[in-house]
Amino acid sequence: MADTRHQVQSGNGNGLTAILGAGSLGRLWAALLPTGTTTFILRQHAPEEHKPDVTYRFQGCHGSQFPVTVPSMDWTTRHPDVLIATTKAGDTLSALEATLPNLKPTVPVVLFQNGMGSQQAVAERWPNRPIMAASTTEGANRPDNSTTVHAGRGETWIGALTPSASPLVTGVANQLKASGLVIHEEPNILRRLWGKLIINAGINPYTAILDCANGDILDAPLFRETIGQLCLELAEVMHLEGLPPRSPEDMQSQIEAVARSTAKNTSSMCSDVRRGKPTEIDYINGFIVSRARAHNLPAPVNQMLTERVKLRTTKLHEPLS
Ligand code: KPL
Repeated sequence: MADTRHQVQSGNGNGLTAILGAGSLGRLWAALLPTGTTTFILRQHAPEEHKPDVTYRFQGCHGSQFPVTVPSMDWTTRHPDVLIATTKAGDTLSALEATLPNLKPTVPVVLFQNGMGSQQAVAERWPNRPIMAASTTEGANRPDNSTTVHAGRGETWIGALTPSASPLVTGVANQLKASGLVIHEEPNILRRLWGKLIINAGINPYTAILDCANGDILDAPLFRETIGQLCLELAEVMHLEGLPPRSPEDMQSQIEAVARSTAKNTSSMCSDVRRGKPTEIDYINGFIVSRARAHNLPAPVNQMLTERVKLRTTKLHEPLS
């Protein structure tokens, strides 16, 4: 595919999407949005003219491959219409602190973080900005630094977190639909994020502790002995948070179904642990523990999983159980 990404025109209304976070998900969007309409916001402290382009090979779901070159943001000449933040949950607030002073206050920001807690922190920090959250089931990974793979087609839901974002959701969804990915507008994005949180809370920590693919947790004693109680804790916290009732049994079957349908996947948390990177445990099971605490409720299984994942990130070579 010819690479014409250097021909980005500046100015408003050009459909320019700025991407904060050049990980797998950010690279997926950059590869699939029309050539010339994306730019990466790079965080290293270099003068604008020294910031490099981001280049990689992109492999689509059906094996098609093409090279991608995305220019880094030059705030002096370009004015994005949308900013999508695909940073890790734990990095998002500080990345936005560094970025938002450059961005017009009316430009919508879409948060693509896993788990919960970072989205609320951003919406509370900038209540007057149009802030949205997205929940996606698109699968992307980077087998090496120069390759991004679209590992599985999914869907993406986008919804408003702050009042000024509500009228802008349709425009943002349309801009992102140019990628060819399936995008839905979601009037209740928090509910949707909770839905994903249940799955991540019931799969990710087990894979990280046991150092295994998603499907392998299903027969592991650690999973079998604690998943029922984990789902009870989730149901209680969700009830106290005012979410529609979900039975623990229903949550457990859903978790097990996703573990089976993604049996060969390495979860994002397992992959973080393997690469010695910080995990998103504080925004998944750690978030459940903190919401339980806010309601004076114990959440011992979520607590235990949070602690054991943290132990794995500091003691990578401890014996597994
Ligand atoms: O979202 C995921 C993740 O890895 O973070 C699951 C659903 C567990 C798929 O791997």
